[in-house]
Formats: sequence, structure tokens, C-alpha cells
Amino acid sequence: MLSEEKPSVCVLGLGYIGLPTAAVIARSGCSVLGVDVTDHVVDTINSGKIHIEEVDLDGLVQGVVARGTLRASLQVEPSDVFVIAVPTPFGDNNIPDTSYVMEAATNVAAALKVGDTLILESTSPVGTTEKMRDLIAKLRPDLKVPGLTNDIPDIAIAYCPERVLPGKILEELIQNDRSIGGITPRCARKAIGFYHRFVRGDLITTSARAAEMTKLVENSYRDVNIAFANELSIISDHMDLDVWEVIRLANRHPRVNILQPGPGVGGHCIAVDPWFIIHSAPEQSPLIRIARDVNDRKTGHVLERASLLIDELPGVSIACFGLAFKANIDDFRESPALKIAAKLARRYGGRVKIVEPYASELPAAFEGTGAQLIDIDQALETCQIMITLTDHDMFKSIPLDERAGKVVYDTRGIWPDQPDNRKAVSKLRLAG
Ligand code: SAJ
Repeated sequence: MLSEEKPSVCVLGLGYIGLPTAAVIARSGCSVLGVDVTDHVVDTINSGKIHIEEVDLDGLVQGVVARGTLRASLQVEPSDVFVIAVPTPFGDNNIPDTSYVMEAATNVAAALKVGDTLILESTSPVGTTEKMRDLIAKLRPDLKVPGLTNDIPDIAIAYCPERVLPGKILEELIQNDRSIGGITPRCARKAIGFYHRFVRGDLITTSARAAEMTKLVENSYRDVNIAFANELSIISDHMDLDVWEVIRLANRHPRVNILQPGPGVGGHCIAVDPWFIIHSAPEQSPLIRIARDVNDRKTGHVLERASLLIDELPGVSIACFGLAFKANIDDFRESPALKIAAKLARRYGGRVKIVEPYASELPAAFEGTGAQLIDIDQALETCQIMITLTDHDMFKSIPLDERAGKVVYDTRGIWPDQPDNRKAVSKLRLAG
């Protein structure tokens, strides 16, 4: 490949990161082959459609497929650049499972030729890129691989994590700065040449190991800081203080910026990635481990407090506002909101109503509970207890006069003007 030529690119794994990445690279004019193990995913993309929800992704994929710059297949084909973006779940005992990465690397190995670049983007334990390099060296003894040869290597290998926010993926793929971790500095320079084609943020070179750790640190940093906010909320409940007011006031300090408490930490990144560090350095990471525990325990705390409130008012209908793991998205995976609402539905049956503008039907966790999906207006008309679990903008905009007289447990602090529950509880008791 001449440097001014557009490289052909193969992206392995067409999920939440791989598909938007493949589409953005295809938009830059490179010919992109997306590879996935699922027939349905390959067929959907080849018909110009998408199998995941992400803002503006449908139009982009439709366009690049129509133009012929993106196509999907079950098979890897020879390309100039290979990008691996497959999942790295954690299995039993929170041990990271890199088998999908190694399987993808095995498939790439057969297609590699002199001059190619192999990039790992999947969130991975420190050392995974080197392990992947060792696997390539074993499968392709004819190639000189970086770090294992004194000659100029035949291929480049790098670790370049993504750091995009679900709901803003297409924007952040272009704008965010990126760590570009080469097995050698030469590998990093090759990878930079590739990312320059579609990233506007700064591209900062480092080693593969430092880049792997950086990704894990970013999400652990957030988990630890959310844990601080969640612990403050539990302390404030115990001491009968308004945590939102305390945080608001403390954040007036020029060097204090406390995050927001909630019903726990959801999604597939922040609650998972800290375990990759804990697993690599268990003795050295007590703070990160305890933060995980605090955030998980917050979900149980919310469930118990909600139940205490509900038990005070037998027979009264309960509206749970939100199932998504965070605001303004339709992603319910690993959502503490969903866990709490489903447990309440199991405890209180048909008294529980769910308000989730991003759902067209209730997820399987509610099967057989008698809970119903209703809209905001129905909730305001029929439910006296309101529990906020997700901070969707649509919920925030419900004015105080429509919430007057309701018993509210606001786990996200979206209604700071809501009065204390005491009056509403005694009124409902009298009425009951
Ligand atoms: N949350 C709180 N309080 C807060 C902020 C968040 O309870 O003050 C909760 C949210 O409600 C949600 C969870 O934390 O349940 C995670 O939400 P998030 O918006 O903080 O992050 P994710 O999981 O959507 O995306 C994160 C991002 N990482 C960082 O912000 C450091 C994103 O940039 C990463 O690319 C992504 O993880 C990933 O793929 O690793």
C-alpha cells in the first residue's frame, strides 16, 4: 500500500463499537469489510440496516453500504488494516475472558501480509496485546513480528482503545483524543497514520501496556467517584440530610466536583472494567474493589428504601420512572433501574407500573409479575407513589404542580423542588 492510497480495512466485531467505527472509516472513503460471527448481523448490515440503536447510525450505515464502501461478511479477507473490536466479557469469579480477542486474532493471522497493521480496540487486561502478538508469531512463523525481531518487523501491532459515550458515539469517535499504544514506537506511528484518516482529536502515542491500563483506569476513576457520591447518599439517608443539597453546596468549592448518586452503576463498561485491574493486582487495588462493592450495594439500598415507603401505604399504585441504565437511551442491559423495578414488581405485583418512554414493551424480567407499561400521563393520573430510577429529560420536565401530593422517592435527584414526603404520606393514610 502506498502511503497516499486509502487502505482497505477489516473490522472484526460489529457491535456497539465495531459497527460505528467501521461506518466512520467507510465514510472517510476506505473500503471496509465488517466481520461478525452472527448471520443475522451480517445480513442486516448488508441490507443497509442496523441491529443496534445509536444516534444517527442508521443513516450513516445505509449511506456507506449503498455507496459500496462498507460490506459485511462472516469471513476475514486480506486487508491493509485489521481492527479487532470484539467483546471481552468477564466470566466466573470476575475473571476477564479474552478468548474472543484471541479467536479474532487467529482469523486475522491467516490473512496477514507484509506491511499490514493489526489494531486491538477491545477493552482488555494489561498484556493482552502482547499475548495477541505472541499468538500471531506462533501462527505465522514466516512473518517478523514487532518486539520479537531485531530486523524491521513485517507487520505493526497496536492497542488503541475507544472512549466513546453511548448516545454520542458518532460524535465522540471523531472528536475524542485517543491513546495509541504500539508494541514498539514504530507500530504506534503506523497506527497513528490510520487514525488520522477519521479522528480529529489528538492522537497520543504510548506503549500497548500503558494504553491498555489507561482505558481501565478511565472507567475505574469514574466508578470510584460515583461510589463516593453513592456512599454520601447512604450516609445522608442515615443522618436525615438531603444529599443533593450537600453535594450542590460542596461543589461550590473551586476544587471539589462530586458526581451524582443514583440507583447503582449500570452499562457494560464502568461496572466491568475495574475488575480487570483488580484481577491483575488484587492486593494493590482495595479502593477500586470497595468502590465496586459500594456501587453494587447502592442498588440493594434503593430497593429496601423503596419497599419501606411502599409498605407504609398498602394498596397504593406505584410508578417506577425509567428502566434504562442512564438518561435518554434505550439500553437496559446491566441496568440497576431495571433490576430494582423488576424486584419491586415481583414483590408488589400489579400495583407496580413502569414508565419508560424508550420501551415499547416490558422486558422479560417482568414476565408473570402483573406489572404494566404505562405513559407519563397515566402514571400521574393513577399512581400516588413515584420512584425515579432513570434521569430521562422527559421525566425532569414534569412540573411541580403535576407532582403535588405525590409520595416521591427520587433516586436521581431530578426534582429538587419536590417537598418532603411526610405531608403526602399522612394525607394518603387518612384517605386510605
Ligand atoms: N452514573 C451515576 N452518577 C454519575 C454518572 C454516572 O450514577 O454521576 C451512572 C449512570 O447512571 C450509569 C453508569 O454510571 O448507570 C455509567 O454511565 P456513564 O455515562 O458514566 O458511562 P457509560 O458506561 O455510558 O460509558 C463509559 C464512559 N467512560 C467514562 O466516562 C470514563 C465512556 O467514555 C466509555 O467509552 C465507555 O464507558 C466504555 O465503552 O468503556
